[in-house]
Amino acid sequence: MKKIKDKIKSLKNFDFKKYYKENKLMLIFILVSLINAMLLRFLTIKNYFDIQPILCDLAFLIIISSFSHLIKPKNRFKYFLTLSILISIICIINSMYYTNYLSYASVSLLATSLQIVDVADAVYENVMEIKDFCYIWQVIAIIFAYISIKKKENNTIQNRNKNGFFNTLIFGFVVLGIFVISLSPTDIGRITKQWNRDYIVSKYGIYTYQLSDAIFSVTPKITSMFGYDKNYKEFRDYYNEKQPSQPNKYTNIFEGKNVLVIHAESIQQFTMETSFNGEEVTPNLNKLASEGMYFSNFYAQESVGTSSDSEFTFNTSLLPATSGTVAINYWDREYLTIQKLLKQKDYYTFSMHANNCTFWNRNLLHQQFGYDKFYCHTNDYKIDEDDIIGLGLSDKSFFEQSVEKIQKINDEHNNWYGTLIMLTNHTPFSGIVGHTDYEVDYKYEDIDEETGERVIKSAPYLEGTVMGNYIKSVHYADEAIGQLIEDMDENGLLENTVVVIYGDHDAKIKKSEYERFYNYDYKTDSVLSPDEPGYIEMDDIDYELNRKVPLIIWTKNMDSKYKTEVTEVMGMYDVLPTLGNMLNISSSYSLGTDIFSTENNVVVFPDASWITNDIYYNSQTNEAFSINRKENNINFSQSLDYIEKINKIVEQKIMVSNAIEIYDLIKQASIDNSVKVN
Ligand code: GP9
Ligand code: MN
Repeated sequence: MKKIKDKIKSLKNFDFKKYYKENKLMLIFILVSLINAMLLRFLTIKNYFDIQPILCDLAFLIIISSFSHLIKPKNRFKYFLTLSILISIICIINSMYYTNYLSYASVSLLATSLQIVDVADAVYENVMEIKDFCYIWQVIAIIFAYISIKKKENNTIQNRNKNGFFNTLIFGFVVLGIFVISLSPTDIGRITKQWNRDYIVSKYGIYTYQLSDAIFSVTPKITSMFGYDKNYKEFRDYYNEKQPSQPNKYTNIFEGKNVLVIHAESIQQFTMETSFNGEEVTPNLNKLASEGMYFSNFYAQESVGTSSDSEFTFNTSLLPATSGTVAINYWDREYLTIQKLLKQKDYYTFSMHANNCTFWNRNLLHQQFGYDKFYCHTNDYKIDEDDIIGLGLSDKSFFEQSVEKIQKINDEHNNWYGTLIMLTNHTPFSGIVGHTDYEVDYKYEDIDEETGERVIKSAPYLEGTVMGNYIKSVHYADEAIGQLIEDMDENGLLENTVVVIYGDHDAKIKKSEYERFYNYDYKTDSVLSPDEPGYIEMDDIDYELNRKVPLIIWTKNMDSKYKTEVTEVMGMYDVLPTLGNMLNISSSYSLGTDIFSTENNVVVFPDASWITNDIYYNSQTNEAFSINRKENNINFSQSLDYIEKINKIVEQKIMVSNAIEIYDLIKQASIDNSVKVN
């Protein structure tokens, strides 16, 4: 305590002039590194003078500079020169990477991206630009600064300076503290997920991004060095014991058909059961559901990898990674996917998405899935300013442009499998305002006080709320899907095509938004309170159960014997086995099951919670609930054994999935199998 007090006292008498004189080189290093980081942001994301990244860069630079005090003064120049070279290289690589991929470089991707840049492309397509090298000035500046300081001054201090180290370090942490206070929970969440690299750099600056990226990239590599044998054994045991799925009336019904998958961003199932003033939110989805197979009790099973997790689980029947995300940390492992299975049947496979090609690492992830081509962003789409809603190109324009491409693909290939990834209905949903006429007010009949006539009045209800904007946005997405189906039909593209639509995850709308949605009283324009009659409560469990998303499998003129609404609980990992059975493909590494051959299905969530037709088990609280608990409370004392049994199955599936992702076991198994065959 006394030591700290003394330290604070000594700070009061701190001699700034002396500090400046003794640390000129260090201060110049901090300044030039700060300028280089700003320059990089300026030339890439056009983030000019935002204070947050400047603060974070500054804290980082002060902290690494503080260590120079522990080095003998005659060697300090070497320290700052090495750091300057390193910093210039980081800036140059990131600048080049941004020029080519519109994103920042990641240690985990570097080796592969260097391979991907074809040498020929490098020469002809300007992989490097002059501006990418401007950061080198830092090295020159440090050398000049050193020479001029040396000429002018004869520094007498020749020892390491512990005091200087502590003072500088403390100052670095003070700046860091100020920066941390300015962060929002989203900012903190994003650095742990690491996928939105533009966002991280715009908040944390390039240095902290690169450091965190290096840590997150190396961690899975280190993890995968341990526990290999145990995991490989679990993996083999699991698949050896797994029973093959039994044929059913859906077996091979779509063999030889093209497949159009629509990845419907953030569409939740409850919107299909919702109307405003007599108008359905999703008339097109409802129509398709009634004409095809509609899975109305379907969960997405995503983790922090949201969209990318759902794509992964849909195409592999595996679960998202427990730590990190497959798209970022384990994208380069071998997976058995729908794309690869259909390619064995000569299908051409493609994906289309109007957002940045590197978002969720899709430029690499989609290759790994086995897509022949990924049509994305400005490479393949015309993105006019007028056509932008929310995050990017509107779904309607995206679909319109995609149909032209599909037409061409259809002309050139006998069979194809394509995924269209929607974008407009992405949080925060406010971008939709002004792009749809759909109203989320409450219209009612009333007597006009002056004339005594019946009139239609309107109460605001959800207008202007997040839920209201979400509903409007879903309505827009539904219209876009309706238009796409029409366009495809007009172009004769539906004659031999199965359309599969899935909501990729819930909209993550706060529980409080549902309060108004369920309990609005138009007469008083207010929300009922819990003690008022008619109040509908949504507790945490209701919220979880409500995270369902739609799954629809549809063909034009579907034979009525196949039309159905499946109310059995089902998860994203059941899609490959279920759809695969219809297309005559199957994966020996699936974790899900064909819903038409399964009784008592279990949907496993990445955090080890699970759902059956009757029970929802929450692994965080270790509690189980009856799905219909409000009417029907099951006796859990009798079900404990059952819950324990399911918990074991769930843990095993999560373990096997992680083992495949971390240790690349599908690849290993195929090597081992080929050795055995030979
Ligand atoms: C962006 C889109 C959104 O390209 O797929 O991803 P999300 O934020 O939903 O994971
Ligand atoms: Mn998504």
